Formats: sequence, structure tokens, C-alpha cells
Amino acid sequence: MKLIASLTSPYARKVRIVLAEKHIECDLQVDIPWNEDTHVPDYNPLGKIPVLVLDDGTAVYDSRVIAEYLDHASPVHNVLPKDARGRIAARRWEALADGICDAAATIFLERKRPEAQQSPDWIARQQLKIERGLATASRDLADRVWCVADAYTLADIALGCALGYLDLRFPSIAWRDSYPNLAGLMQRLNERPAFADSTPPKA
Ligand SMILES: N[C@@H](CCC(=O)N[C@@H](CS)C(=O)NCC(=O)O)C(=O)O
Repeated sequence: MKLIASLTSPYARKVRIVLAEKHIECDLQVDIPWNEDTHVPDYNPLGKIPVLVLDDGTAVYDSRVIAEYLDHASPVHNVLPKDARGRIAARRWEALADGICDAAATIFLERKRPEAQQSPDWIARQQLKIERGLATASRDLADRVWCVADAYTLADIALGCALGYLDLRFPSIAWRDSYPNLAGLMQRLNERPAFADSTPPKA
């Protein structure tokens, strides 16, 4: 089994953390989908990472599907709650966290375009998604230790990856000052080897 991923993608990091928490062996093939020599479209017609390539050649995407696949693949440390209610709650957290990443990545890409072609309205729209997303995450986490059912789940993994991505691409967003409970969660997450070992490189 191999995972096609970049080291900065928050979606790929989510999958790498699930692999580590579940102690599943998997080769990592680093591929940057923006590079001309990328092989990602050979595995995913959408040209996006992460892609998990199974031993029989089946390509599994996107990160949410991969996470579910991996959770079923091994009984070690299930990251999705067994009960339907808990599962939906964890999935909703994941959708929120991934949505924050989508908005942040959209701004990052927009700002790479020539300045005259950039749309301030488009950027402002994405910024609002990030602001509302963080406010909602903080409100819903409240004073609990973990996002769902007092246990460390995919919800926490996804949120931690989104917060880590903001640190990487938008260090000026002072989310730790605005939301101390999210800062506390990030600190707990960074104590886990799966998080510490997958911190995105600054380059
Ligand atoms: N919903 C997808 C998002 C994946 C995604 O957007 N990956 C980015 C890297 S962070 C990518 O491959 N972008 C290349 C492109 O959009 O062409 C997932 O969860 O896997």
C-alpha cells in the first residue's frame, strides 16, 4: 500500500496521522500535484492528493474516504465512533475542518496569481469562512478536552490539521489569542507523536 501525498497538504496530513495512530504500515510517495512532472492524475483524475493506492492497484480518494477505509482496515485505535450519532458528529467536525482548509488553500492560491488578477472580494469571502469556521469550532468545543464524546477521534485529527495549516500558511491569524480552547486542543494534539512527526515543513 502506498500513500501519494505532499508534506504540506492538511488533507494528506490527516491521513498520515490516521495511519500512524492505527500503526498501519504504508509507503509514502511524495508528489506535488502542482509540479509539471506530477503523476497524481495517473491515480486520481481530479489531480488531487492524498491518494491511497492499495496493493491490488485500487486508488482510494479523497482524504475522508481514505480515513474511513483505514479505520475499517485495522481494529487498532478506531478513530471513528462506532455509534451513528457519534460518527455523524465526528464527520461534521471533519467537514468543518476540511472547509477551513479549503478556504485557506483558495486564498493561498489566489495570492499566487499576478496581483492585477487577484479578486479582493473572493479573498474576503474565503476569509469569512475561516473566521466563522474557527468561531464555530471554538464554540462547539467549549471546555471539553476532545471534540466528540470525550475521546480522541478523527474530529480532533481533522481540526488539528486545519489549525496546523493556518499556522503554516497564515501565521498572522492569531487564532490562539482569540480561541484559547483551540490553543489547548492543539497543545494536547502536538504531544502525540503522530502529530509531532507530521508537522509540515515551513518551506
Ligand atoms: N477534498 C480533498 C481535497 C484534496 C486537495 O484539495 N488537495 C490539494 C493539496 S492540499 C491538491 O491536491 N490540489 C491540487 C489541485 O487542486 O489541482 C481531500 O480531502 O482529499
